Amino acid sequence: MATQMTQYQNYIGGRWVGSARQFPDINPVDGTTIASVHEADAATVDAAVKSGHDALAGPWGRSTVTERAALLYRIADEIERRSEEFLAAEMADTGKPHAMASTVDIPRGAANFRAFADILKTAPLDSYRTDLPGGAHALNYAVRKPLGVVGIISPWNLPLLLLTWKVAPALACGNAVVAKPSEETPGTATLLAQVMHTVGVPAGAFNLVHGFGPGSAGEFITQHPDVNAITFTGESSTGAAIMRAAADGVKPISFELGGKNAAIIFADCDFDKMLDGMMRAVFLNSGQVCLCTERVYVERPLYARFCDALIARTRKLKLGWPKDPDSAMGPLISSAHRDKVLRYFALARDEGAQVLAGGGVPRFGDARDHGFWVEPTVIAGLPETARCVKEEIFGPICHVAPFDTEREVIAMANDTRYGLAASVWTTNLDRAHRVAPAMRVGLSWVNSWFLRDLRTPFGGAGLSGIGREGGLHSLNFYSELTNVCVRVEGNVPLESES
Ligand code: NAD
Ligand code: 6OD
Repeated sequence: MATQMTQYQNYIGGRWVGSARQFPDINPVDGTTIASVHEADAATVDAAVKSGHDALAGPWGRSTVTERAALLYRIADEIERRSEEFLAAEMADTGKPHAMASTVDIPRGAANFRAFADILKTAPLDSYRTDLPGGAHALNYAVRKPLGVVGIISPWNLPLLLLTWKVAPALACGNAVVAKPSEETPGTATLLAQVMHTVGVPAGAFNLVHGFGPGSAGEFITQHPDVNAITFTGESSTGAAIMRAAADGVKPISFELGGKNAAIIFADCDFDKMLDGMMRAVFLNSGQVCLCTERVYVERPLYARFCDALIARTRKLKLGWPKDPDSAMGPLISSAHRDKVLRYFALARDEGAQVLAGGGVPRFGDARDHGFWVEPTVIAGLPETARCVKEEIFGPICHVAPFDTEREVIAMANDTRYGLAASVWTTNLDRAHRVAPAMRVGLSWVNSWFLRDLRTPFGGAGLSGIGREGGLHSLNFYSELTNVCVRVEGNVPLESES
């Protein structure tokens, strides 16, 4: 008996909307097809934008902070109630290990909604008393209003985490949303739409459209005249294309883009903690986290010991099926992305790198040989000008290089057009506080990596992005702040003065 293929449809104005045009959702572990995804055409995106505006004109547009915070808590609770389904969908779409999806991706999906509900309830607003000549004064206070319909375009590497990171504050601020997940990872976004429906998010406040970028749903959102703001996470080159599309309408944009992140390891670091941290920073999610370290600088006295230890640990990483509790690394997201990463492996050799570990495609002797795997890889010996040291690869690979002085390593780490994240490993407090802020990045960690507090500013410098999200920064991006200035005549003496 033929089994029915799972269908992922668009969610518009509180209803599921199919499409005659569908594309396959592929499991990167073994190349099998998981689902058929309904691609939104221009008319479907238009309907999503219209339903967003309709929602804003109705009760959603008049909703209070208390009501919206309560709704966000309900969304978080429902994600948690259905966490096994979210886990299964995320693992199927990405092949990431259960150990990661169950501790990072899915918990953060719920945490993003709770955090922004909390932040919304306690968010301060500017208020100033302005003394005027002659005894009058003005009272200034800011009012937070939604921007309107916000287009949210997200990538495939942390699908639920990165989508909800933007949906949660956008809804918190009372906007309507048209969200497009990556074409590679439509699963958890579709579940999220089901959650929105179940908990009673008003029709049209959250809309989901599936599809690709150019000539498809992504571009239909960014070029739509009635989309009031665009928030995007993805490649820097895609950010540039979206910026051009947003220019005509002078729309607010927030971009979280690529990185070529450095780690600086001083000889006085706590070696074991640093090594654990580096294994995570280089190989988490097969190196497909924008914050992952692709450049490792090690103080020369520690260089040989570090390389030996990193190579030994890298060779032991288990490339397993997602449900295997010992799996430490999954495949890359797609055949096309694996081709890109393998081209960099070849380029590294052409540029003269020593390949210290990995550098190829693993052979399993089972169905995984039809998936999109590469070996975790460590290279060394390249000049700082090499393309493999300059360009984001977005795979499980790092280049290791020695350094001699603090000044030299700061210059090397900062010699990049990107500027997302850095980590500094040292037990010397003075050095930590000198070097970490000297990194030209949005996020600088000391003796840690990807350690998050959702209230803190998150974003990048240079090619790594525009703007900051997180905490109040998100609320400020997703709000139109109106300053109300009231002139108050006369002066009533305060009680203590009378
Ligand atoms: P991508 O730019 O290829 O795609 C991201 C999203 O944009 C997808 O939904 C895609 O369909 C859409 N898109 C593509 N072209 C478009 C266009 N012209 N108009 C509108 N939409 C378009 O990125 P990716 O390959 O999915 O993700 C990997 C990249 O994302 C890496 O460069 C990584 O560093 C970056 N990233 C950055 C952060 C961050 O917070 N800074 C987080 C995660 C990923
Ligand atoms: O932790 C976050 O909030 C965040 N935006 C992480 C981004 C990771 C990039 O791949």
